[in-house]
Amino acid sequence: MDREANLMERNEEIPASAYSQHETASAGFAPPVRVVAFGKVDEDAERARLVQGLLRRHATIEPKYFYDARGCALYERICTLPEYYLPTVERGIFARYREAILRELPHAPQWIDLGCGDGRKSPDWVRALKARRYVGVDIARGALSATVARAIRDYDETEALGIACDFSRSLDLRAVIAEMADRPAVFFYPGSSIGNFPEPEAVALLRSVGDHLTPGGRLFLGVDLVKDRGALEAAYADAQGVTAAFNRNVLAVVNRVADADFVPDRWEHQAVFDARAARIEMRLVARENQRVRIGDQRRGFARGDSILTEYSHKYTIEGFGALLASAGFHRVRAWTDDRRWYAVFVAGV
Ligand code: AVI
Repeated sequence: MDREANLMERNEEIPASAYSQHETASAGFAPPVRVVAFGKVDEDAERARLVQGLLRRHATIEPKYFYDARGCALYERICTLPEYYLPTVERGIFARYREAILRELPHAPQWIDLGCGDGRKSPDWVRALKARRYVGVDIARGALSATVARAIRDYDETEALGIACDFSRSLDLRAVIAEMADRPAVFFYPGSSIGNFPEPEAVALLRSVGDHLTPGGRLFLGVDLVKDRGALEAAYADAQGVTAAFNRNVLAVVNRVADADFVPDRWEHQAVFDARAARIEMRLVARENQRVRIGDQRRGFARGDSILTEYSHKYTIEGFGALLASAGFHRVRAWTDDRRWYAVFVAGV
């Protein structure tokens, strides 16, 4: 999920019915790269929401602000760290159960790569299923163009396009999918990104994916599982300090978006597993007393005060199955690794 969130980029609203008219030609003789912005982002409202979170007694920053260009690069590095087992274990499950997973997915689908980033988890599946269409969906338009351009180059029989939208707020790709009404959609959401949503929002997102599925359509996603505290906390507080840099970088993003003057070095990275809530809670903890300007407002933080920056929920296979059921999914299959550290689900409605 290499999201280069151009959070300050201007978003234009393009009605779903008109999206196919919005194309940008790439250089040379390459076919046009279609990247379409869906859903108007109300930047003032988003900024107001961010400021409101920062001024709360228990300050919060939404995790989507992690992913500016530097945040994306740091996240890429996190995914290569020995402590951050999620990508390796997910890849292992994909490799081991590839054939069984493929049997659960429709032939020649529309492949919807949710939070696609650089799209690097898709090619094997897109080719094996002979997907008719690759649809990269991400908040970051810049990264999306490159991903779609690569998909056009790499997939011979597959049409490719990108949809730039903040699907953490709303997901409506019905008009896109209806263009190939005879081809069911597979929504691919790897990396356990669903864990970054509070449960009600996770259910809402799953439900909205389900609303897009026509007969044969599937949701195909990866979910990190509950395990011992040591392994979990190490994954979110690595020895090289990459996750700490990723966490602190959010303050640089906030400074730009909300015109604030946080000094990232005055904040300590913290990642704690709350076993009762079954989630890693990432915070930035003030190393010293300080006053921070946020736009035209000011607030003080005492040493030890914290800002909540991310929840990363961990599930049991049964628990996530129940969540899927509550979101309207009934045909559910799951695969896991020998240690039951991670699970891959394919679900239909
Ligand atoms: C993107 N998401 C699935 C990551 C996670 O594990 O929750 C984000 C992350 N935060 C710290 N390390 C990785």
